[in-house]
Amino acid sequence: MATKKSPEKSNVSKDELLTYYREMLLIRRFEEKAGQLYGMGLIGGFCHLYIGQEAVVVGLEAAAKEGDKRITSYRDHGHMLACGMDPKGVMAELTGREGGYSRGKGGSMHMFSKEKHFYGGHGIVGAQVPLGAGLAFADKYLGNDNVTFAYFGDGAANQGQVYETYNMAELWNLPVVFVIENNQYAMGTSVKRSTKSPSLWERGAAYGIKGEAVDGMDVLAVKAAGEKAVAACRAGEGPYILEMMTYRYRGHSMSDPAKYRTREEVQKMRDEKDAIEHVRDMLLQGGHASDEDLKAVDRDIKAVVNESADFAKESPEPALEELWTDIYA
Ligand SMILES: Cc1ncc(C[n+]2csc(CCOP(=O)(O)OP(=O)(O)O)c2C)c(N)n1
Ligand SMILES: [Mg+2]
Repeated sequence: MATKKSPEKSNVSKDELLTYYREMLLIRRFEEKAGQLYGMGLIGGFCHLYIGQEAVVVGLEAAAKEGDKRITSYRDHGHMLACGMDPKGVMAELTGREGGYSRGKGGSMHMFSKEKHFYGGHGIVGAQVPLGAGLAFADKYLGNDNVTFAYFGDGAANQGQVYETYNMAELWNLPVVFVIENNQYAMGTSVKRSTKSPSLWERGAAYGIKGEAVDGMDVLAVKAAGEKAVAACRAGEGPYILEMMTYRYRGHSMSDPAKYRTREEVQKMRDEKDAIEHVRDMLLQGGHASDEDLKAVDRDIKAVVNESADFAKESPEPALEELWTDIYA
């Protein structure tokens, strides 16, 4: 990846930049807090943090409209926050409490919001890809102009079901944006070790699907690519593939020995490519905000995150009777 960019001159408004700064920072601080609560034993089971990849969801949500749908993997907290789900409900679900989105019975990987058109949270690698095409099929069938964002990882991109889905999606011109979040690792396996052809989006060509690679650490580049993809889908020219070149700073999950990459590699990405720092530089150097203004934003975000953690801790655990609700019998 390229070295740190100088904050480019652009015609993006101050308000827009501040919105992205705020939204990305919310995800980062929320995830840091989730990591802490995990360490304290308040969150159990699996917990996959999204830190480093914030620009992907924030940029794509900026290209979405009301009615659009999203579906993703287990690395899902950022997607929930970016589409406007309540941090309190997400944190309470992580801690397995009644106030959570699945009333404390789903946890990190199983949250949904009909209101925000968020369809999960899926622990089976790649499973959300055909489901995403199904969501897009429903919208096409109903004759509206909604688009579905189906997110998956570089590891998932080597699964057979992805290619079966590509074929059907293109055959039926489904309004789905396949978003490959190429964070360069699938658990401890680097893309270089698992994948012969380095360009994952180009595989769509075999099915006649358009696509491109995008700097997933640059929220403005993500938004611009998202707008293009979404416009194609709304015009009936879908599907579309966006390969977001990104990086996860933390381990695969909270239990990751981290032996497959060096500390220096991670630090280099943080120093040179961090998406939040990039927008921060644009705000400061463009004269849109002072250090003090940004500190105030940081304080606001910290307060929102702390409230979500307090809410989660105070919310009771689900009652025993809940064992018998929401189940197939
Ligand atoms: C079908 C299936 N196979 C294997 C696993 C175990 N597993 C969980 S995450 C993962 C790696 C996926 O990596 P990637 O798609 O790059 O997503 P990332 O974790 O980087 O976001 C694997 C192999 C699983 N959950 N489901
Ligand atoms: Mg990956």
